[in-house]
Amino acid sequence: MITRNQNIANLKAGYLFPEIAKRRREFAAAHPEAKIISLGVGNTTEPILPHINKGLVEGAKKLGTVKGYSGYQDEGMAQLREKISSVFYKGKFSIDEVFISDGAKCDIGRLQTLFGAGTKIAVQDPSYPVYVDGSVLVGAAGGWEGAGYAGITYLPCTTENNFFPNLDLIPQNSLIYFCSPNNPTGAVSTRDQLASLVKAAVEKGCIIIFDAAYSEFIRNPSLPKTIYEIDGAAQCAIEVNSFSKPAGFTGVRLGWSVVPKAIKYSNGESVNADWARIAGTIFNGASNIAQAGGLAALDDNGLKEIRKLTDFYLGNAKLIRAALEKQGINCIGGDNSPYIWAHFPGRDSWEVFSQILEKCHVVTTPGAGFGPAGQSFIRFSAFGHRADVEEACRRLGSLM
Ligand code: PL4
Repeated sequence: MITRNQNIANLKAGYLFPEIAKRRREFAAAHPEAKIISLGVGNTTEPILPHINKGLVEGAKKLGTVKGYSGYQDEGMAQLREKISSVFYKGKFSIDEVFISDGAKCDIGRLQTLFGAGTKIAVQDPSYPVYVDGSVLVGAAGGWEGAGYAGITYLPCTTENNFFPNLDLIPQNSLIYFCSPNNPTGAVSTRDQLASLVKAAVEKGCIIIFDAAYSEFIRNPSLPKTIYEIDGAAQCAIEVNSFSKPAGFTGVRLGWSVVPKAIKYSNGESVNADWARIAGTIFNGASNIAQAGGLAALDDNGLKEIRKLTDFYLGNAKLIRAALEKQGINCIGGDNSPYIWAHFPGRDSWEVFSQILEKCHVVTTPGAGFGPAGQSFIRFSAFGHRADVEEACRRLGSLM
């Protein structure tokens, strides 16, 4: 008989979001009359806007013509790679440093194969679960040790440090996962903070995987939208990003990673060359239809639609945060990100999750699901129809 992969056995529990879905199903079965509203998983709800949608439709039509047909394109359409470099990075990267993916999460999983078992990992705590669970899956982290996984350095982001971690905790020669605007806290790192992160990474021989999946929600012009706004980042940081939230592509599946050629392993070999190898070996590229939609999203009309859609969700976020603060609940986020991080001091976050579900029939995400420092916090997602968000806010008015 074949034995089970020990890395899978090392995972402490099921994946966070299916667990929440399970609890929602159980509550719904016990209370069939309840009209449950989800402010839990960060899943887009609004239709894809017309110009971007037309790009998708035209992309599909082209595939039905001799002239427009296209097949495999492992690393992505050159035109889209060029457009991403010019729209987001002022043309700083050549097309062979920009890799099109089927989403940021998928690339985060694949990127871990670059470094493999034995790599030291540092993550913001709390953080998007894929950084930690993916590290366990590739064997870069060991089993659960009561308060965290062996081999992972948790960098607490708390009210005390204004949700930016103590960089002295980062081990030498480690892989650092960093997300800004942050999921789940909604905090956005300032330019000075990111400069200190890059400095620490360079000094300690680390590589950063910078997750910028929510960058299009940043409205404060002084906040950096990409790690590459920081000098030196192209020597030490890989950036992953996505069309999921800004263009409503959660179900379409399209993202990208920037792997600059300047990033080297300790022996001087090229990380970019290995990433191209992985793209060609265990990935066969994103859908050509999705890429046509991505191209439409990045022209002038598409960018206006991205602004309109992200403005809509930020409008939801403002309503949710105001409703919580009216209850005397301290919150951060929601101004430059679609997540609100609400503090329930001294409480267990799964217990608060249950209270909100039972009292308000609103699904949220318990902070503890994102890491030990998420305990006693609840994440509210701003992805929802406006009428549902308004109704949820009305119900949250009787929470406390
Ligand atoms: C639920 C920081 C959501 N089933 O859509 P992608 O793959 O381009 O991007 C996923 C992603 C990447 N980086 C960050 C993210 O927050 C997300 C999406 N996170 C959430 O509620 O936290 C959706 C989660 C989905 C999942 O497991 O990813």
